Parts: sequence; structure tokens; C-alpha cells
Amino acid sequence: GVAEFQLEVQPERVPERRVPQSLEEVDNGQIMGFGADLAEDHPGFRDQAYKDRRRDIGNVARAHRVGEPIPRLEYTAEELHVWATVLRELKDLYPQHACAEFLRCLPLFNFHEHEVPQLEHLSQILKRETGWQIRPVAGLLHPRDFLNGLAFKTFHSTQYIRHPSKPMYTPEPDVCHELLGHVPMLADQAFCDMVHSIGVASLCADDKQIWHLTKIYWFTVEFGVVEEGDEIKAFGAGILSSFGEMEHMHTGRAKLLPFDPEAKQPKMSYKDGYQKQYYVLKSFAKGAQQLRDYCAKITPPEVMAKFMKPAA
Ligand code: TIH
Ligand code: FE2
Repeated sequence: GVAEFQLEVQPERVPERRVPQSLEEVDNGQIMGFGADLAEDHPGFRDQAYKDRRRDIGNVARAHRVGEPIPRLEYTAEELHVWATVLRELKDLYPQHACAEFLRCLPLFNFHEHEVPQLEHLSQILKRETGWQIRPVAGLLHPRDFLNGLAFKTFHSTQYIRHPSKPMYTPEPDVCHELLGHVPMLADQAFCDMVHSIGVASLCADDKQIWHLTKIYWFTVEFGVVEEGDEIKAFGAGILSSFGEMEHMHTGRAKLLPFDPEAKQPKMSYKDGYQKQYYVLKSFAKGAQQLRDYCAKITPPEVMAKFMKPAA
């Protein structure tokens, strides 16, 4: 997941940083925000067994090296129950609220209630469909690292599951959010092209541009909606993984604004619950074009040439 915490007040983390040449050079060590010591407003704050379990799962991710298969994780009966609850609730909402691309890709993964899917298996399906892959991560990464990963067609994913007390909404990414929200969309090529541009744009970005890109990411990949005829449908993972958020979107209480990567992006809200506005994409092809143009403005031509295939 991507962390937006405290970024505005943080100085340049590594002043002499250079553009990563490979995924191995994208650090996945620095975890921000909700670490092992969950914030007081986190549903698992008072549950020591939950925190210990998360630390153990995080250590598996920390030990993982690029190129190795992602280790299998055996989920407990209680964890499986959370997955089953979330999947059951969401499945009923998708036909009405999810975008066509999501509905087309979802069956590729054959999600069912009696097993929490393994990252390695899903990563192999993505490689086949779009050339993307999953890399396990212990928690929220620094936004620069997370966005840089996207340039290498790599999606950093948590493997722990949300607290059982609140299956309908969690303030941070968990395996339900990653697998049900992000993974199906990453099997769609136009969507991937859009996300890839955000990643490439982040490679040479300064801290201010990273912050802007984090918001672009937030208002598209996490909470974006797309036009379908005279309706809007969800493609943002934060909507697709939360039955609370999906119902909130449906009420029409949030503002709808046209997506423009050049415009100043509003403040991201997540701590205060559901989104106050959603950005509307015309289509993924249009979104990919918009982000490619933005990327080309802030990225040197040699980096563009190395990371982007020529425009079709
Ligand atoms: N709120 C989402 C959910 O409950 O699935 C998770 C997150 C989306 C974006 C950041 S955290
Ligand atoms: Fe996410």
C-alpha cells in the first residue's frame, strides 16, 4: 500500500538518491503509518494477539527477495472467516457498482469463500495477463518506494488481514483490499498502462511531485470511478474492497469531479472515513493518455524511452 502520512513535513529522505535501475533497488524496508504499533483509532489497537500475528506475517514479507516465489501463508480459521465475510458481501455489490473491466477480470482469479488466495498464485496470473507482478510488503511503504515499484510493473501487497471486529471498512490496506480491490484491475491492460505512467513519473520526481503523484494515485487507483454511459462505476480499490465505501458511493453524497492530473489535487481523507469526493475518469484509455502526458512533462526523455513502450 501507499502511505501518505506526514509526507508534507518530511525533508528529502535521501538527498543523493538516484533513479532505481531495478526492482531490487526499490527499497521495501521502510514501513510507515500503521506499523506493528497500531494507532489508537485502529480496530486492532487493543488486540495483542492480532498485533503479534501481523508482525509475524510482516517478517515473512521482509525476508522475501525479488525473484523468489512468495511464501505461502496458512491463514487461521478466524482469518478465513473475515475473508469469507468480506467476499460474500462484496460479491453481491459488484454487478451493480463495479466497472466493466473489473467484472471482466474478476473470474480469472476464481475467488471463493473457503480459501484466502495466495499472493504467488495471483502474481502468476497477472504476469500472464498484463506482465505485472506482486511483491509482498509488511505494511505501508514510503510513497516514493511504492510508486517507484509501479514503474517496474510491481504492485507491493500486504498479506495480513483486517481486524475481525470491522470487516466492512479498514483504514489501511490488508489482504482483502489488495486482492479484491487491486488485483482484478491489474489484469486489465489499459488500467495497467495508466498505473505504469504514475510509476514512471515517480522515478525522477522531487518530493513535491511525489506528493502530487500520491494524490493522483489516491484519487484514481484507490478511489477512482469511471463513466459508463450515464452512470459511474467504481474502479478504485478502496471502494471495491469496502462494502461500506461502496454503499457510500452509491448514495451520491460524495461530490463527483472530472479527473485532471495537472490540477491541484484536494486533501486525501481516509482517517475520517468515507471519501467526500470521487474523481471521474472518461475511460481507462483516456486516463492512460492523460497520465502519459503528465509523466512526459516531468520525466527526462531517456527515462521515458527506457521505461515506456512507444505510444500506440
Ligand atoms: N478502506 C479500505 C477497505 O476497507 O477495504 C482499505 C483502504 C483503501 C485505501 C486505503 S486503506
Ligand atoms: Fe490500495
